[in-house]
Amino acid sequence: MATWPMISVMGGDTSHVSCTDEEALRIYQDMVVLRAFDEKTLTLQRQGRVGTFAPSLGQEAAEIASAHALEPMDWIAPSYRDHGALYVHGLPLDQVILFAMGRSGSYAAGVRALPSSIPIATHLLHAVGLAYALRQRAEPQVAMAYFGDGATSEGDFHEALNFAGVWQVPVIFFCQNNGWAISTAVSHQTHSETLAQKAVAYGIEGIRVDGNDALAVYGVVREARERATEGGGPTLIEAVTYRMGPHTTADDPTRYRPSGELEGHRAQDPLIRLGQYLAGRSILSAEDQERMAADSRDRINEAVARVEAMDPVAVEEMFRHVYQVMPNRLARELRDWGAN
Ligand SMILES: Cc1ncc(C[n+]2csc(CCOP(=O)(O)OP(=O)(O)O)c2C)c(N)n1
Ligand SMILES: [Mg+2]
Repeated sequence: MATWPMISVMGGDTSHVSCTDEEALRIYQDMVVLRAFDEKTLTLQRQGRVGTFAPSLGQEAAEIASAHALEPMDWIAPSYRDHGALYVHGLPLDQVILFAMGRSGSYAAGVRALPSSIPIATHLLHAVGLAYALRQRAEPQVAMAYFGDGATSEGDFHEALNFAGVWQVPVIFFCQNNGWAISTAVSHQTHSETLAQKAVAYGIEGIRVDGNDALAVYGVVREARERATEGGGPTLIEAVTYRMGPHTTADDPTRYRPSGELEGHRAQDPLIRLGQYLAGRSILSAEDQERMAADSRDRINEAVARVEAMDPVAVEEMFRHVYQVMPNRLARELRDWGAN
């Protein structure tokens, strides 16, 4: 069986769309923000100030560099872990934090992002629909769905790839293969050697990239975007990364992760790798790194303080944005809450 190549740019492959030093620095900066956001949110969750939360530790390159490769008028369909992609795509930090706190007001008008999908893989179909609409309207943009390795076992994944292929719409399926779907390892998820090769069955491009190599991720998403906007159809990208933290704050990975596995992945920490790469090009010093980390922590602390100073959420907020016209049973429930 042919092995599927894994694209890596930091190792010296120059055949892909390259990222300027300025863009690479912006990606690094946003990866630092995401790591600081994760750390703060985990602390807040332990204090009962944030609900269940899915951290991105270890996946920052995949999440941030992919979003940097898009244009503001592209659509994204994120999953519950993709706070960083939402932030890069224009959702203000305060609103990202509101979402983590399970509060209303976590959307910004004009930001082309769907609400984060908690159901696995349902939003891939929505992304295909968005891409179909973009083409109908002759808008030269793409839609990109973010999802995990576990999502590739859902029927929705296969339906989405099938119709994307049939219709040749400008959609990118960005799969972060982080090794695990909660406690299910990828090897128990599929007998395919790679996830990228699943594209072949649907007649679309399949790309496998080192998801901890921010420059490679940026390059392949940029290329997929160009292909899609030029009428070349959809792409499935498998970004091979590793979830260094728990699935969510409700999970304890020590119960299923083989001992030593996490340690083996530490050397691939995407933030350290990009930091070293930029330092090697003399555009990022140790002081810059410390200053960025401190600035990010300050910005997040300030955003949390602003959000926590907001008025408590009104009960009726729970009922809004669900139906255009509220069904009677919900109206009754709302009355029973004494909110009306
Ligand atoms: C349709 C559906 N089935 C089951 C679940 C429960 N569930 C939540 S996360 C998850 C694992 C998803 O793993 P993966 O797609 O690899 O994404 P990751 O969390 O690793 O980013 C499951 C099964 C769900 N949210 N939706
Ligand atoms: Mg996963």
